[in-house]
Amino acid sequence: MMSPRLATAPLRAVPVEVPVPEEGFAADLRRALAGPVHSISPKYFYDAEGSRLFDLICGLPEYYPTRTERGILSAYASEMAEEIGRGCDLVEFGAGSCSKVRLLLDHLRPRRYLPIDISGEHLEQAAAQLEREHPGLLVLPVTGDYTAQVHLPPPLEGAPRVGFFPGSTIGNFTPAEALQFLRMAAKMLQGGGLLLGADLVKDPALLHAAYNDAQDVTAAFNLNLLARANRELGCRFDLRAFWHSSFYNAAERRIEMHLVSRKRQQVEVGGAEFELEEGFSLHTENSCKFTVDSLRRLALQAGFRPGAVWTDERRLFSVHWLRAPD
Ligand code: AVJ
Repeated sequence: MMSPRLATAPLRAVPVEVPVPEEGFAADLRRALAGPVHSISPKYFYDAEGSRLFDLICGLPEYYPTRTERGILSAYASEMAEEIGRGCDLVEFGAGSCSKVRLLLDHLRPRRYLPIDISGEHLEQAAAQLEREHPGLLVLPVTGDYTAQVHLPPPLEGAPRVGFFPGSTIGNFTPAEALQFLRMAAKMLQGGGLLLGADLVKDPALLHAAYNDAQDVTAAFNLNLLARANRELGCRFDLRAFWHSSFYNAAERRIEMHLVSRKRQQVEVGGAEFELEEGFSLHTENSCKFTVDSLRRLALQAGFRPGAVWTDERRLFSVHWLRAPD
């Protein structure tokens, strides 16, 4: 009897069909509209117009985080520099207009500054301006999404890498994402550490006001997501057919922002149509609030050794020095 023929047929490469999820704003917006989870990443707020609106938010009387964090950074910059050490390779996650780092530069005296931001044009301008103001400081802007993989220039010999992540942007992550980000950061910042700004749990009335300002700038910022879809994706969202909803979810310790449909309506994103009910709610942002301890526990879990913490008198906001493993 003939032995069974093993592997004698010509070997053909069989393409393995692994569905690759579509990427980008259009795909994410379609997914969010289709559901079952009607939420989209807040990173899509930040086109040039969104970055401009965010800068306006930072100056609003109700929006205490920016002012408070700036106060903490200016009051304690020299103490922070003592903890961190001078001459580091400073990386900022989500640098935006590079305005907060200015409060540290004279004390921290980094050898190099690498601001990362998703809003490329905005960043390039801010970086160029900063370089003009600080001759001798090497500024290398990196356009990219720091929640994904960013490619940084190789580390500088003898300059520990220090991360700067102000503004409580960490609060945009879910707890699981925050942990994942901090684990990535702990690796990337080995031998250095992370200076992290975190907004604190407080009177919900103060929180509510900060995200529902009297001039409706926050509403415009939220609605800019749809305006951007109109500009970039050729959508035809009627901005008046949605309202800005923002509230404190006490159980989750976070502000939630949503865009809620005022009526039953049809919308279209890149050929796909969606029927939205009146009251349909697109979840556009979480802004988690922390206690000093909850933040330190999270950092510890991610592999950091929590160091000094600075806060303002009213304990509205906190800035943490987190040492990365050696
Ligand atoms: C930039 C994410 C820190 O959550 O307070 C401001 C964004 N959203 N007003 C925040 C924001 C509405 C901001 N972060």
